Amino acid sequence: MAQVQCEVEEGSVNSSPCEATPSEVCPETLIATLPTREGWSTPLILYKKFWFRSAALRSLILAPAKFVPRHDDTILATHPKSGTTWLKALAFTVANRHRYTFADHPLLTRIPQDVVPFLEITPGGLDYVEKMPSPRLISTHCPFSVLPPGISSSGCRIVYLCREPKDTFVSRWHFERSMCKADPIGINDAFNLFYEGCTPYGPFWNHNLEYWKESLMRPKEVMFVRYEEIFSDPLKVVRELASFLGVPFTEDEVQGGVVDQVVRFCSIESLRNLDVNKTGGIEHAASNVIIDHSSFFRKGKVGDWVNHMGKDMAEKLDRLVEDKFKGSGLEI
Ligand code: PAP
Repeated sequence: MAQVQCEVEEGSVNSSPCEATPSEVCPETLIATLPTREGWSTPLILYKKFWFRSAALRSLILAPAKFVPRHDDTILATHPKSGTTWLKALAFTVANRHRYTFADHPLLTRIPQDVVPFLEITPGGLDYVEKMPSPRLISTHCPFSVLPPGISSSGCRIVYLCREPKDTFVSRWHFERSMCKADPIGINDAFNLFYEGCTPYGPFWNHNLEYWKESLMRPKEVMFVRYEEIFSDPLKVVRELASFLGVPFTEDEVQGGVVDQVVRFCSIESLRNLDVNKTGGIEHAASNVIIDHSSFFRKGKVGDWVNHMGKDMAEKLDRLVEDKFKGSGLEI
């Protein structure tokens, strides 16, 4: 297919040639017209009322033409820092439990972020996702309203994991600091951006609400899970997850302790001690920064916000969340 070469002004968001075909929207042309905001380790760009880093946005603009949803796809959707790594490990292990033993498991040598590729920020791009054999497990941080059209009508499953916003914020702040060690963002500046909804794939409240509403309308296709629920009763959630994915645990498996094994295998204590997760890193899609694998396994606790946020800051965020979620039925 012929590639469209876009003229991009110096200083605009990106200067690489665009991958769009003549019938597609050229991301560079579009991105150059959109509002941007500095503050985090890379600038964010406002598109369809959500903020994105440039690399992810480029993929998402191309996705409607390049990504064809399949009815047997499962999409693991999260707002960043909500437990994506955990969900990927659990869903991959549950879905592939008849294929691998715990002794020859891909997660012993590959980071969970890698075994379930992101729709919008996978090194091989959308072409890689397109070539994956069915049934595919794909992840995304993309808000529901910005997902490629056709996902809803394809009948594919979506598992959405959300997390208490104060913990999500603290996790985001730590992650940004690990990405930008030379000039780490202070907690007050980070909080102001988070509070205003200006975070990668934010505002977090609209991200949560869009998937929440979808899960109410289509509960058989959209499963809504909370990080805190997995934390407090992992066996129950993992069994529900398996049923939702169409691979329920048999009574023999339950009695034989397979669910417990999955939970232990995917626990932060076990994953963070694997060499692959202790060493090495992945190149961040929107910058030249290498993100240490270990930064995806920080504390993995509920309520760690209390060690970093003052009372005023915490109450301010709680009030915002109460206001944004009012009337939706969503409680986190
Ligand atoms: P991403 O948005 O960059 O994909 P994501 O995995 O969503 O990252 O978030 C990382 C958080 O999940 C970290 O939380 P913390 O900063 O509060 O500690 C990380 O510790 C936590 N996490 C990763 N793996 C697990 C796991 N197996 N169990 C529980 N929490 C986990």
